[in-house]
Amino acid sequence: MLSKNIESVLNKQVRIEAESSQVYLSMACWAETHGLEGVAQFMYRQSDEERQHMLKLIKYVNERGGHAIITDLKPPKTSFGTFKEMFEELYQHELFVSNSINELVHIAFDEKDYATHNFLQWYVAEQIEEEAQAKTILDKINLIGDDKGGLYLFDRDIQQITVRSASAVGKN
Ligand code: OFO
Repeated sequence: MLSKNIESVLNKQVRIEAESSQVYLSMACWAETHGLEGVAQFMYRQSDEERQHMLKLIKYVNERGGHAIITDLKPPKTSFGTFKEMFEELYQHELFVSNSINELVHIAFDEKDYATHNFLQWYVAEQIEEEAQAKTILDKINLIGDDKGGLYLFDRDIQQITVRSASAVGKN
């Protein structure tokens, strides 16, 4: 049985994952309308993954005697100066989510809720992967600079990353 406090902080995370899904969906739309088909596919996939993260939390809360609460969400940004700026925001967003997960782990440990602590380890590992992926993408973007040919290749290559993360999701 979850304590009221753990239930409430897990519900906050449900909302963060839902908002993450919306953030990436909005990025997908921006990319798709700016001729970046590969980037758009990548963002659609990220958005789906975040929804899965949300659902996993919802099921856990409900199964452990709590009640997962679905709330309204903060509207995401709909336009970005450049695609580089967009990926910088993605990276910053992942850092924010990692902090939030770390905070949750800390609370679960403090309350001696080892079941929740154990459950959250999946999210800890996921955040390590997502941060590393966002960082790799940013490094590539910095290498490309303003080179249009480089951007074309980047848009094509990022689909490989999409395929890889799609198979990773299958392992949940
Ligand atoms: Fe939910 O994994 Fe990223 O944010």
